[in-house]
Amino acid sequence: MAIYLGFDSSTQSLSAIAIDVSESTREVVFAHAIVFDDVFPEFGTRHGILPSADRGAALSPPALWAAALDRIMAVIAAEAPFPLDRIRAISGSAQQHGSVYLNGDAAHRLERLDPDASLASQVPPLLARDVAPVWMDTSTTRECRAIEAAVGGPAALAAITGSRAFERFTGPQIRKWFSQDPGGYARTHRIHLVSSFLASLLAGRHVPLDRGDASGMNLMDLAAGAWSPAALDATAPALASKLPPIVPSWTIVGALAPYWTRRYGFPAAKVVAWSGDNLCSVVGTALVAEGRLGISLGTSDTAFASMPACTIDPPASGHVFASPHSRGLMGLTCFSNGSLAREAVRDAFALDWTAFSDLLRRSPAGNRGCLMLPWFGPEITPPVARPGVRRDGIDTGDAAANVRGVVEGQMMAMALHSRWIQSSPRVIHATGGAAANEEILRVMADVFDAPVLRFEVGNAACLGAALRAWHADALASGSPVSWDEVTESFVHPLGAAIPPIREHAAVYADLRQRYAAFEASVLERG
Ligand code: ADP
Ligand code: XUL
Repeated sequence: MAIYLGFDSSTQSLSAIAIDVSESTREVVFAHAIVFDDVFPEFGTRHGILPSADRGAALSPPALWAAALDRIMAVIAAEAPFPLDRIRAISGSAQQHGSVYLNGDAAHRLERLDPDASLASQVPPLLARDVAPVWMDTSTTRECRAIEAAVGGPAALAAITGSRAFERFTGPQIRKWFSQDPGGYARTHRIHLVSSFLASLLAGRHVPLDRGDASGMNLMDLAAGAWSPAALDATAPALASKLPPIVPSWTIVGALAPYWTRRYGFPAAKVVAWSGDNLCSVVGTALVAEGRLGISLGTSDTAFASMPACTIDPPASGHVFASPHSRGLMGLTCFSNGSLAREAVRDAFALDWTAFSDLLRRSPAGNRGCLMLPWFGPEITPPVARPGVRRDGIDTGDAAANVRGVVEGQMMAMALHSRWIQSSPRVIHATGGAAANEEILRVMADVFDAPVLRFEVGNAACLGAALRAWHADALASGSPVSWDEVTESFVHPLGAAIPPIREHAAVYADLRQRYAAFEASVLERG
């Protein structure tokens, strides 16, 4: 009966998914993805990022995202196996933290998008700044310290906004833009996140920002769900007038603009507020109930979950975001030594993943009491600026001990540093490329002493966006559906749960404490 579209604008690509929801069917009926570098080489990006002489800067062209949106809408119009007028609502997910700077003409121009011209050609005249800093930007350390100092320190900023200042967060990026180009900042009338910028292109007007993505800016008062005057003052002058209003994530922010109707024949479907990718992944991996911990084993590893109450991560290396599905919150902690650390061990012993898994299977749980701190590169959690792997009892030439050491070290670090989000998860939902590896998931189950369910890797955020569109439309239409029903209809684990083994869990109950002490002593010694 009803089709809902979900998009995911990530660093490197734009994906779309269409779900069909009726009494008898609940299925994904269409999916498509566009890789920016491949399809739009004329923008000159590499992995979605522009070359830049500014050290640590990571900038992308907003016109590229618009080009991809235009193209994917054309593909849906031409190839989707359903009549377009069945589309009821659209939502999206986007890389978090990135910001787009629009000028005073943008409001007027957004309302008059010309269906005979490409969307990308109509974006530059909207902008006060032709590039957008994105989450990979690490160039704002000075701004982070200045903002923290102005509000009374990192803990004070975390208590207000849910995170201490992070280089990639939007507030520090705005402060840098203001100090680098005050004229450009003065010409800026509206600062959007990637999510609200793309939703504005769909709706043909400046749309509000959802509360979830707004909490990745170091600017929102998390408890109030409104801009924090103290954080805004610490960031840049007259900022309140340049930011969109904040709304709950399930808000209908507009309807598809005439541009899309005239150009491709889309109906004036509801546009539901877009959100950040990690927030949409909470929905796309069914973390909508308490007791579930999500672990994504990707390039970096992340642990995230819905939280009943606001607990700020004590050393403040994690983030608290407003939840995308309720009036509650979610916590997220990122570990930079994820797949790259596992690959470093794999490659050091010339293994492939099969041989890596064999060594893991054949070696004893607890690694005979030996430990590894897996800091192959700089680490976010705990903060380690100068990397170096630390071993306790592991011979550097022993392949099995190192394979087990890196995986156990990562899992114990995750268990230790995700306790503030979820102290003893009842079940773990695992995703990400390395979740394909069952032996790694067995160690996860044993270390956390919780069963592990594996979910499909690639599309959690995109699917989450489509599910949010369905949920918001049902709510707005007066026949709400529960999040359990929404997720149970579409989010299915791959295979049976991997249970913890009781004897192994007992070994780790002890080893986890030794790991924490080892980590603390190494950090103390610097
Ligand atoms: P990204 O964070 O870039 O989206 P993915 O979630 O796609 O990353 O995960 C990619 C990673 O998955 C690769 O870097 C690789 O190390 C890891 N990976 C893929 N297959 C396996 C496997 N069988 N065992 C362990 N790791 C794997
Ligand atoms: C989260 C973060 C990334 C981006 C990119 O804080 O910076 O996960 O959302 O996907």
